[in-house]
Amino acid sequence: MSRVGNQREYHIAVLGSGGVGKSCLTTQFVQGVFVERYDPTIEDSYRKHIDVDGRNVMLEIMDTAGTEQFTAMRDMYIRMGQGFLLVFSITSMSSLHELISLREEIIKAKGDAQFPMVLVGNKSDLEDDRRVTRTKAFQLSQSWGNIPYYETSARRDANVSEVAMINACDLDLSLDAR
Ligand SMILES: Nc1nc2c(ncn2[C@@H]2O[C@H](COP(=O)(O)OP(=O)(O)OP(=O)(O)O)[C@@H](O)[C@H]2O)c(=O)[nH]1
Ligand SMILES: [Mg+2]
Repeated sequence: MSRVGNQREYHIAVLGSGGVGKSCLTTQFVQGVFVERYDPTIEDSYRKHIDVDGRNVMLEIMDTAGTEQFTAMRDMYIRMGQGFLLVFSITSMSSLHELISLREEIIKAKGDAQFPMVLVGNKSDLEDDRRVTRTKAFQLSQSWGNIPYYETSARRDANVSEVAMINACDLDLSLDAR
């Protein structure tokens, strides 16, 4: 966290495999638009003012690369991140499995400190192509210390601002507690 005057600034990193919808979630949240075309991310970050408990907070959202050839920056984003959105697609079981090692990387980089995380199952509009049941994902979120699990659709703007706000509020509480 950094403070400029009274304003807090929180860094949230969006992590997950290539193509799960990290950039679409980010642009839906920040700009209110859905991007149809898939353009693999190298690195991007966005800033947005939000209100947390009556306080003006600047969110810096770091949209990371999921595709192998661009993941070199990921270590840095993990180090800078204070809150994490761990994103998979409900249409891909392997995208859920990849989060297991990503979460381990976060824990290793951060020591044993508890950093706020949300497990996000994106593409909930593609119910017919679902490969990951809610139960399976929910069980994983429970085994990770009961972190929140949400299903989102960047396409339909379902639960998108909710996951960002929940992560920011958890972050707010955890920083106050330190
Ligand atoms: N149906 C549907 N498609 C989505 C959704 N979110 C993203 N997509 C599509 O999935 C593709 C990949 O989305 P991106 O947001 O670019 O994926 P990413 O996770 O940022 O991928 P990398 O940057 O390579 O890591 C795009 O074609 C999107 O239009 C969603 O909620 N529903
Ligand atoms: Mg991307």
